Amino acid sequence: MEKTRILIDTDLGDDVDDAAAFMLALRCPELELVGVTTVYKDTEKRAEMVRELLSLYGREDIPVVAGCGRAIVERRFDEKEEPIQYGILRERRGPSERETGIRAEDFILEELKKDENLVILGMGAMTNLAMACMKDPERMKKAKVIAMGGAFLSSRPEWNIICDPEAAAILLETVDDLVMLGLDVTKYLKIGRDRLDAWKKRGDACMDYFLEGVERFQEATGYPVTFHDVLLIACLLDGQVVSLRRGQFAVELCGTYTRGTMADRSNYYEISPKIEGNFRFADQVDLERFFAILDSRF
Ligand SMILES: [Ca+2]
Repeated sequence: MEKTRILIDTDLGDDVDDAAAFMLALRCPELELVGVTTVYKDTEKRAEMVRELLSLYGREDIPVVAGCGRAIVERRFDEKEEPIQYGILRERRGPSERETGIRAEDFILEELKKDENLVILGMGAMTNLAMACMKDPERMKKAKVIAMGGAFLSSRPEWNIICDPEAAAILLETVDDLVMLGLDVTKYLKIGRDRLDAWKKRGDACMDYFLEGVERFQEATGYPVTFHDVLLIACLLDGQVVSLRRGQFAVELCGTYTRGTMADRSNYYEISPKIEGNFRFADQVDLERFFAILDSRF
């Protein structure tokens, strides 16, 4: 079987969807995870948490590189703030920070050099990916990148973009083969109590660890469980989970209320405007297909 090789850039440790995306990816023999980079705030602690999750699947062989914790321009958050779910790891085993001696953007570029067909999955702020774009724009121009981020059907800003709008702008300007799965579609991927209860009954150590994270996250935020990042994996498994549309967007970098929003740059006066560039975004998600994947493979 021809495997799709993937590299995941993640902010695992706060919301629970990143961990779910890893779990699904690790259970799919058609996907090969070649490496992981972490982004946003305390990336060393996020890297520790990724290693712990991988170790539950016996995959300590997958390299994990801590990347940029700080946005390219702004300094509006505490870069050393601990991820919401980090307490679980601290209780399981003390801190075990590990220097990999390589920068995340160099790791990404090295992996792309080895395999031009590598698919990069962006699951957090786009800082590491933008750093790779600035270091080697030619290589990143040709890379295949699928990222969760943005809102294209509404004028609201979305978290992964707000965390580093300049990084998202650089990614959009550099990468030709870029697909974005925005909040417009991922917000529908809510996980109800029935599924969480069924997962709890499985008696599976990996699932129990994940559900402990869900509890921590919900205690801390009160937010519903929404599988945003899992959609990146699902659409690799079944291309019909989302429908994609070509678009011409720029990231709004100014504006009191609009910083981080996606500005539609296509010709408003045309009924079917000519779209320049290859950028695509998801305009619909097939929930039946998504939950079929989840229920059979997660
Ligand atoms: Ca994420």
